[in-house]
Amino acid sequence: MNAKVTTALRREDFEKALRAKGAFYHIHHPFHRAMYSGACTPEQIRGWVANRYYYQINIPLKDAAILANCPDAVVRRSWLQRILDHDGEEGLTGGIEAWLQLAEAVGLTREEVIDQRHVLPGVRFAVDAYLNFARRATWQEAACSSLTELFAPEIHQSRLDRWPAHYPWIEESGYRYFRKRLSEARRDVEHGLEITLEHCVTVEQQRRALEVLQFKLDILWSMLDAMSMAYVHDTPPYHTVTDKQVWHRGL
Ligand code: AHQ
Repeated sequence: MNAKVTTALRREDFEKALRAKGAFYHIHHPFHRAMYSGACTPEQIRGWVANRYYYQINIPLKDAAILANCPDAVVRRSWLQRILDHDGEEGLTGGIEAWLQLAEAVGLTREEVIDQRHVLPGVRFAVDAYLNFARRATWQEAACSSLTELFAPEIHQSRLDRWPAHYPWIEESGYRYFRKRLSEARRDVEHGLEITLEHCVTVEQQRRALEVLQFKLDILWSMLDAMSMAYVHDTPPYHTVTDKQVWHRGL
């Protein structure tokens, strides 16, 4: 939405503008295209799973930050489900545990994923930027930043469709996470979209919402850039001075 626009978009046109951001979704990143086409090595898949663990464990913290900033009990009651989806409930395994099952299914140990030894600085900075944004933004803008999930069902489905044939060495138990997100992402996005369409009624609010969504798209894209440097181009941080993983593990 460029600066010279002077009147707010109608609701359906603003929704179209949000959905058009799908053109920049990380499904189009070379790393994802390689995973989808079967071109990834086991090490690249394992690197992706170990790094994305850091994103997954920060989602509940991000959602708790939104709850903390939201004065509306009706919104909080609904948003709370996102935390339960990841952390689990009595008798219900959550997404983080399902992600650890994915980690074991691709040949990682729980320990090496949980201790974050493989989390690259670029991934950590991108994820921390997301959490810190959610802590300081208005709850409506933070809700808007989750709208990358408008495009998530397609990416989860693409893994379920293609990985078993491309990567037969991955145990079937690993696919639970993607199946779980198919329905959860659709439900999440309905609520997040409603909040955003309701809240963003002025030109400035709509422009800002599109910028917030682009910020989150940049986070997802930058995570894969860091992984590509390390696992595709074999140029992890400090590779010119050491082959050791010397980067920090979170302060
Ligand atoms: O597994 C993902 C997940 O739990 C979430 C929560 C949501 C948010 O609140 O920002 N976004 C998100 C995403 C997940 N998986 C990503 C993927 O490619 O597997 C997609 C990502 C998103 O689209 O934001």
